[in-house]
Amino acid sequence: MAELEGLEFGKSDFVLLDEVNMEQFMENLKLRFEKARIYTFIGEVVVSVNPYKQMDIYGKEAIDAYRGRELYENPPHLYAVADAAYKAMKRRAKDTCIVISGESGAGKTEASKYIMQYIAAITNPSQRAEVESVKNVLLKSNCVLEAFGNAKTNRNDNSSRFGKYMDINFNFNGDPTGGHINNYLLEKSVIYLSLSLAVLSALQVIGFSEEEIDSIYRILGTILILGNLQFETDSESVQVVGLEAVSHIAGLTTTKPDNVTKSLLFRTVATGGGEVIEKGHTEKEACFGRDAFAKALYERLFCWIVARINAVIEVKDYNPVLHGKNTVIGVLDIYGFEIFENNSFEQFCINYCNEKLQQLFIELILRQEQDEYQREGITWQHIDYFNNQIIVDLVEQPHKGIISVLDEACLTVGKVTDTICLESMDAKLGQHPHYTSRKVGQTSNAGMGPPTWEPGPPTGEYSVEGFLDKNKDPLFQDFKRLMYNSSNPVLKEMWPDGQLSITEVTKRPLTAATLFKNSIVALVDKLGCKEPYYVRCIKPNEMKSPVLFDDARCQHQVAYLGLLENVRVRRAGFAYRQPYARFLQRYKMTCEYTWPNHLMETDREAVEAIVTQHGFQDDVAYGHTKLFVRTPRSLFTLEQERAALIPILVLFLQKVWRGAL
Ligand code: AD9
Ligand code: MG
Repeated sequence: MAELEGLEFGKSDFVLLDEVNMEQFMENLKLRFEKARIYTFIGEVVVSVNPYKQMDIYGKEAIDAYRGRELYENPPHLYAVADAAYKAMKRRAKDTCIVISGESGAGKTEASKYIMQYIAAITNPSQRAEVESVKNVLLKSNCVLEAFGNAKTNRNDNSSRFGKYMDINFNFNGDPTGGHINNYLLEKSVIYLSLSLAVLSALQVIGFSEEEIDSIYRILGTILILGNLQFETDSESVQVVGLEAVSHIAGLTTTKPDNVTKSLLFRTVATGGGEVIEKGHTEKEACFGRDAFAKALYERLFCWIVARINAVIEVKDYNPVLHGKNTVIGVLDIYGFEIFENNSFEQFCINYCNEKLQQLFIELILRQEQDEYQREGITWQHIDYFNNQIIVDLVEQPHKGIISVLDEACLTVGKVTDTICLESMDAKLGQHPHYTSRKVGQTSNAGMGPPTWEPGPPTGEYSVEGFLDKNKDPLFQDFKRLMYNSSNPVLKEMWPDGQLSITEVTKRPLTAATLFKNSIVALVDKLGCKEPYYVRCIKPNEMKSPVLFDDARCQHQVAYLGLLENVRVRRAGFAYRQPYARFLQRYKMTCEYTWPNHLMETDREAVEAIVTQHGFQDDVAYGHTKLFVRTPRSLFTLEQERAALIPILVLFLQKVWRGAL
């Protein structure tokens, strides 16, 4: 328990609060932020507040202080969690994962980088060349993904426009052998970007060929030109303004200018009678097609880069007999809950993703607790918590969940508007306790949700305007075919679906929401079989200020991250547990029967002596190998006593050394 900082910095673990309520929680959070203590534990969870200034807490000294130590031996830090995950992986051959969540600008990506750097720093002490090269590629891949996937937004100057889950594989030595990245691209906004030299060199280190790097430049160039390309309508038809743009695109993508023009101005459609015809765009449709094309180019480029990196970092030639068990630490840097004034499809997906992760959080934390109590032969006291499965079902249930209704509307032939879609949601979900909808002026809103956690985060309210369009694949097949027919093999590789003719294009393509749902379900399955560690990031203010603590904004985040609930769950069971030997080693000086050594048969008896002498026998339970302490206060008392004794002990020892005693 990290009470090593002194109480003027507040409680370093929220479970130490006198009472668990929002007021005390916020008071502690604020005090610590003001004292530049940006990390606070809730048991093994780290709550982090973005300091918006460089902190001198990540250097080599800090790494050495946390390496191989127990959580409570040092002040709260990302390194403590990273080390706990690493230790569990190495000592117990457990797959672990570190889930970092929080809203835009809360510090998730920075946290994930510090965690990666920590893991890189503590592994491969013998500096073996092949391990160093794996580490190098893992770290460099971050730089490339950031260059391609981050953008300046009004909420964050370096905002990730994608969620990222990275598995790092380790051999039995605990050294990295490879990894795998999954990306969760959401907002297909195009980032106009110029590749810096650092990114170029990172691409080369990772192993991108000259041809591949050249293709990346060509695609980025195409996206730029599309951004400036205009249409005009003359007497009969729609035209591209300025033909040099077209030939430029054809040159960059190694396609024929005529085909480029055709894809920009026409679409191929299959009629009901099976006939294939070409239909000219209106100017509006042409603009829509152009934008969808630019976005798709960017999206496919991004996914292709991730796939290329994965091919390089994939663990090769792994022989379990020779190399021992292959274990994994996963690091998830994903968008947290987003509730704005006006919420759309993207927020709906993000918040659904967070409901899934929150479910996993509750399930895993409780399951782990139960497993441990059972293993140690301790009776478990069940505590009630809100099971948000009902919210998850509301979104993803087959046939009647929101996604299903949305998909049905998207795939219905004929004119289905957002409002009609909302009406069919009302019909199917109107009775659901967590669903409401209402008409606001011209637009309609659906409210989904969560009184998920006490005292309850705000309900998410979404405007259905644009839901249908965003859920459909907006890209005309003609663009896919154009790219597939490029003589550039890299480009062709990115568009395998371009070989389908319009009649072959599947009648029920997977929608954006379904694809997203499938990827999140797969993610949750992946996380579910690992031992989880959590970093909960909080954004202190909207001004990127290192001194401002916006109470209302912070409280809002504490509420929807379910942090109070987290403290309660932690306190309802046994907040702390330690193996007998370790407990004894730390606290034996506080009891006359155990200092300097005990004469009892077992460590457990010696621990009982300490507990009884301090009078907190009602606050503990004895497991087979560990002591369980219900309230942190007991341990806190011991810690304080120990801290008070240490100077006396030091004096005593100095005297012994000097021969004074
Ligand atoms: V988004 O959902 O990708 O838009 P993140 O990833 O949560 O967001 P990010 O890690 O990018 O936020 O942090 C935003 C900015 O806060 C960084 O660019 C830093 O300037 C600042 N920051 C965050 N964490 C730290 C830190 N530990 N020390 C110093 C920090 N600055
Ligand atoms: Mg980020």
